[in-house]
Amino acid sequence: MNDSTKRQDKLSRRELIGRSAAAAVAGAAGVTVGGTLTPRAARAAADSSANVGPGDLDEYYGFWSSGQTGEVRILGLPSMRELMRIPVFNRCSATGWGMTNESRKILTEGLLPETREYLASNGGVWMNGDAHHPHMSFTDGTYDGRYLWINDKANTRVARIRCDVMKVDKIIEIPNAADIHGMRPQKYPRTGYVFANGEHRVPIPNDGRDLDDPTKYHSVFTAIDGDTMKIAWQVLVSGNLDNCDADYQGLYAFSTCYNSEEGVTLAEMTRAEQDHCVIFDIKAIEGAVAAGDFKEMSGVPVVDGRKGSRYTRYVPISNSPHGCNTAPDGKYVVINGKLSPTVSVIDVRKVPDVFADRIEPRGCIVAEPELGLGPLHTAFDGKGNAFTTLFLDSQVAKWNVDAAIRKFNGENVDPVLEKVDVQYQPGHNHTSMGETKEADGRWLVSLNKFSKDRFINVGPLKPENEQLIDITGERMKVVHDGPTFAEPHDCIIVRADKVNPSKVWRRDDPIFADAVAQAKADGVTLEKDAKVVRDGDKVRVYMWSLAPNFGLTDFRVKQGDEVTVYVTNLDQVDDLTHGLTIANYGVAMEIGPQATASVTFKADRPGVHWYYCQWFCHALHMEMRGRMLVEPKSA
Ligand code: CUK
Ligand code: CUA
Repeated sequence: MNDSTKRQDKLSRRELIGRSAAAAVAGAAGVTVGGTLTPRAARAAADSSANVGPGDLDEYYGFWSSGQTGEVRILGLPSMRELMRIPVFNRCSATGWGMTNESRKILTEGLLPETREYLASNGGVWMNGDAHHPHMSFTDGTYDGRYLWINDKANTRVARIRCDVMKVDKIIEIPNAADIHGMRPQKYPRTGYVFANGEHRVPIPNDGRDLDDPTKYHSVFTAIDGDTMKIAWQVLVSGNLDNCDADYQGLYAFSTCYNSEEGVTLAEMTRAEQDHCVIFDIKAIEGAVAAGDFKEMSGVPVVDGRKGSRYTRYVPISNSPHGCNTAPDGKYVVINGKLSPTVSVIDVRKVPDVFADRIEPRGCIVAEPELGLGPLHTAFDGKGNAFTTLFLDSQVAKWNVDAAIRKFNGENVDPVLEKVDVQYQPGHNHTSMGETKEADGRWLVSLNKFSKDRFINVGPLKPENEQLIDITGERMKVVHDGPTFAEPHDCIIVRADKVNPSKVWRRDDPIFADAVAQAKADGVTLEKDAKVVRDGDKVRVYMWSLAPNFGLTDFRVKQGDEVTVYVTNLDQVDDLTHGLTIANYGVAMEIGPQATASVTFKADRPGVHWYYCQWFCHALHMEMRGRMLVEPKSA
């Protein structure tokens, strides 16, 4: 836990600064009326706690998913300034993600063979994704700043981002599964496993058999080895998996599970009164894999964890539960009701008794407070309080976990402490460090699906609205509106000292190791040489960049050649990125300081094609260019 005295001290200091700044504004503008602040000044005072002045640094990194945009965004908190975008499951014109050889390798090498075959005639890479759940690697219950993982619900993938360079280094497609949704790293002892929920039920293998027989459809829970990005094992389950979380003991994982009816239409899926939280016994599953109690499918050990299995337990929960959130004290997991106005609190310490059949599965539920309509996700302040989004009520409810347990045991207490309106219809929410044992109770972000009248109108398609809420005081205070493009689905808020990215690339970075190896084979020193190597109708163009020059002022190829251009950025200065754009060839990429990047294309358009630097780098940036001369076939 944190040193709370220190935190208090820091807090009161920032509050003081906030107050005096507001007072200064009020004084200067003469906006006090009889000693009290006018509404505008009061609003400024409220906002000041989130104010980060020009040139001042934020205290937290926010890692945001972007839903159907397919990327990850880095925000600074509490300013909510967007700092960077990391392309993942999308194409990016600025960085060349999806176009460079380095990114295309990452986008394809982890796909299943049948997918690669399908994509061979469909562009080679998927151009879309649906990124929901970004989560960082853990060591001993808190973030360790190594990696960030993100799921792709659209194309059944999980990607890993290296936090030293803030780029994706691995993407894998999950076999035997359809549409990866809930995804969480193991918190203890370390990550370790990344748990990934296959949401939709499909036949395994999904090759055209059993199309019309939904009783043969399955969904699958996957444990990915976070270090190697290989599948460790999978578990077949009953129903549809939704969200998941891990415990702080390294023993269990929890998934919300709807459609216990195993239907295929909305009416069928919501018929039963109850669905489940599935609990996975990690040690028992590892034991099953070691003992051979599995079926191998697509090269992966698949353990049968359907109802009645020794490896899982199905805790009955009201119809269609959604979010699944482990509390920072390590004792409780909150299952969010969605269609039920309640959340169910599971006591992790009772789970061994459930597996030993000493108590009924329901016996691990120790509270079920009624919070309001549409509870979707819960976050924690590390002080025993929980914050649950109420989708239908457009509110966040703050409630006390202990009070909820006492009420469940018959005491006459109201666990709900306060509700705050958010604009509008929240999905996920997240507190600063809230999914770690270092939850610090300072900030809450509510990720709202609708902004409606909140901003000037931008046409029929509106931004989302993510609101920053100060949770340090007695009352929750909405201090900032954050409009964003589609559809930041979830986020995490990480103390800045947990993350320590590089300033420039290392020349031995594995992301461009292939380029280094090819250059070596061609007798080229990337850091020094600029030359053209012809190899039949394959042409490799090697050049460096050093502001404001490219190593080659021109190069000549023949129409029909397969051309690969390698650019190595020799600049060593922090923030000195170059780009390479080749006009009318649809080629563009980023080359960071000390990085190498490459792109391959067919030189099928004869003529003079200027290439130029597309990242502003120098007073002579506009002049940083050269000519690709493509000789026509006839010549
Ligand atoms: S799910 Cu969408 S609001 Cu994908 Cu995390 Cu709950
Ligand atoms: Cu180099 Cu712009």
